[in-house]
Amino acid sequence: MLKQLSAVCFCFISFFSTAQQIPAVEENIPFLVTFGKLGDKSWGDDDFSQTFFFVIPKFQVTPIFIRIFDPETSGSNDEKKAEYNTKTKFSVYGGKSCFTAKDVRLTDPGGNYKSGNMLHSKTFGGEEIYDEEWYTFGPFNPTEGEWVPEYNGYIFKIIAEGIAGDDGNLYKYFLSTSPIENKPVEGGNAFTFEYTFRLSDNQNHIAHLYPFIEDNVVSVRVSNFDFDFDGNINIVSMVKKGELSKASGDNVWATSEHFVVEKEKKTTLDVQFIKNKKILIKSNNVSLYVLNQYGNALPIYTAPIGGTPAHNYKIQFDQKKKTSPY
Ligand SMILES: [Ca+2]
Ligand SMILES: [Ca+2]
Ligand SMILES: [Ca+2]
Repeated sequence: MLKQLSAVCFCFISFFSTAQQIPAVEENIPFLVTFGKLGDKSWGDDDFSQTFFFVIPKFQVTPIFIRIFDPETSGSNDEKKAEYNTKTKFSVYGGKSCFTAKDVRLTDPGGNYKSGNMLHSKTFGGEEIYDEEWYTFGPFNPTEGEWVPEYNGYIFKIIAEGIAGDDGNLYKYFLSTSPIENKPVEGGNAFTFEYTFRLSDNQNHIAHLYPFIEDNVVSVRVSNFDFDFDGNINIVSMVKKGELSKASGDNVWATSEHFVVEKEKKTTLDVQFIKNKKILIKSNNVSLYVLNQYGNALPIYTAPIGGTPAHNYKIQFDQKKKTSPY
């Protein structure tokens, strides 16, 4: 019994640990992508800007660090168009309104989306020293973030802006308690309102994105950009084993509406990008956002709130099995 229990705990901890790499290991997404502002949208980035939020639970009292893997655009990982000329500016924000300003939920950068206090900013071009290396922002005292009671914690924001050039910068983040290695913040999480990322070239890999269905949601509009008809986009929930969302072609958005039932409220959707098994579409970058019936974007978490639908479905099923008299 004890052995079983410790196995369960270990799964839980290891899940949240690996979820602090952004994208999380479980998402099966190799990189985030932001192009320089002169980029060709048909290469998969609709707005040359990407915002992420980090949640630091209130019991975290020692400083935190936001680390970026491969912040430059050159050498390995990145997507070249003619010569590399891209510059990406990464800026970390904290303080009042860094998360609660309403413009941060816009799916296109605009208005006061850079709200809060800028705590640190650095622009990367093609510097070789950062190729395949980690660059560390911080230390930040957790209280330098914005206190948000609903999260029982502090929130920081990072904005990646493609301020020059036309190449694609591929990169990852890690929310860490150490400046020199990746040590997860216990109970930490990360989310965005629009996710722009690279799909794996492995056709057997399914990418998973986890939007959270808040209590007031009765329907969602799922929008994706530049999927190049690379297979199916499938939505799995606590009650849906699969419902296809409209998939986009080259350089266009596709949107479909999906109704939310009572049991799906306050749970996570699993939006799966299932690649075409016949034709390999390489280096495919895509964007995704999900709006509720009021047109407000839902947060997409790297560590799914309440676990994945597949996991919960199994628990539900097991419980039913146990309690059913038949
Ligand atoms: Ca690189
Ligand atoms: Ca890069
Ligand atoms: Ca694409």
